Amino acid sequence: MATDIKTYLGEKRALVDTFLNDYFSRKAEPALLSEAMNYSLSAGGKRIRPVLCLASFEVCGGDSSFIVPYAAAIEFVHTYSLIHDDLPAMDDDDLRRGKPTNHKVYGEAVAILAGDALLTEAFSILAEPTKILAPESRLRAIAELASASGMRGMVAGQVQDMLSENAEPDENTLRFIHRHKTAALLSASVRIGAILGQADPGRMNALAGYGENIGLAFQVVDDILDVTGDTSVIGKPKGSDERKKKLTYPRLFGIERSRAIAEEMIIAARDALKDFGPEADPLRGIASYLLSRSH
Ligand code: GRG
Repeated sequence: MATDIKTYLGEKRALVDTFLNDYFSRKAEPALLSEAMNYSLSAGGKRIRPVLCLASFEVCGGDSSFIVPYAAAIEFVHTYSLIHDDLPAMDDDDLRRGKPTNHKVYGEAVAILAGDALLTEAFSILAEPTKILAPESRLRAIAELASASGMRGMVAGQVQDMLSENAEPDENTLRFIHRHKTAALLSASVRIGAILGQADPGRMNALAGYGENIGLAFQVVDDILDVTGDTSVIGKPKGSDERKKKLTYPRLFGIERSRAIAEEMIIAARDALKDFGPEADPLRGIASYLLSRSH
C-alpha cells in the first residue's frame, strides 16, 4: 500500500492540532501567558516532530491516536526553542511561521516566560499518568526528550551555533551543530514513538538510524532553503544565515553539493527501514517529503 504522504501528514497534523486547541481552551491564569504560548504553537508549524513520533509508534503496531498528547508534548519543546531562538539576545528575528515573532507581539519578558512554560509543560504532559502506557515507557520517553533538548542536545547545538558565527568554516563543527541543534529533537521524536510502542531492540535500532539521518538531512535542507527559498513561503527572512555569517552546509560546500549530501542522508534513512513492510510507508514518505519541501 503506497501511502499518500500529504494526506497522512494532514490527518496526523489535525489530530495534534485538535489536542492543542483543547489544551488551550482550558482556562489558566494569567491568560496572557497561555495566550502567548498558544500564539506561537498555533502559528502554523508543520508538526513534523509529533507526526514522526506517531508514525514511529504505528511501525510498532500501535494505534497512534492514543499517544497524541505525548507527540504534541514534543511540539511544545520545539516551539519553545523557536521562541527563544528568535529573541534579540539570540537570532533577533521578527518573523517566524509567517507571523511576527513572539517577542514582537508580547515583549521579550513574556516571550522568554512563554518559552519556559512550554518547555516545562511538555514534561508535565509526559509525566501525566495514563492507563494506556506503562510508567517505565513514559519514564524512558521523558529521559529521551530531556537529553535531546538539554545540555547534551539542542541547547548544546544552539550554543555551538552562536560560538561559530563568523568562524572559519569547519566540517566537524558544522556536523556537531546540526546533530545537536536540529537532529537531536527530530530523532528523539522517532525514538519516543518507538519507546512508547515498546519496540524490540532490532526495531529500535532501525528507527534510531532512520531518525538520525532524517534529522541531519532536515537541517541541510533548512540551510539550502535559507539561500534558495522564498521569504513568503519559508515564513522567515531569506538569507538570514548569510547575514549572520552562520556556519552552514551551503557556505561550506555550495548548494549543489549540499543537495547531494541531503539526498544521501535521505537514502540512508530509507535504507534503515528496509526490513519493515508497508507499516513503515509513512516514515518513508516523510523522508522523501523532507527532501522536497519548500518550507
Ligand atoms: C535555552 C535560552 C535557551 C534557548 C534555546 C535551543 C534553542 C534556544 C534553539 C534551538 C535551535 C533551533 C531553532 C534549531 C533550528 C531547528 C529548525 C530547523 C527549526 C525549524 O523547524 P521546522 O521547519 O519549523 O519544523 P515549523 O515552523 O514547521 O515547526
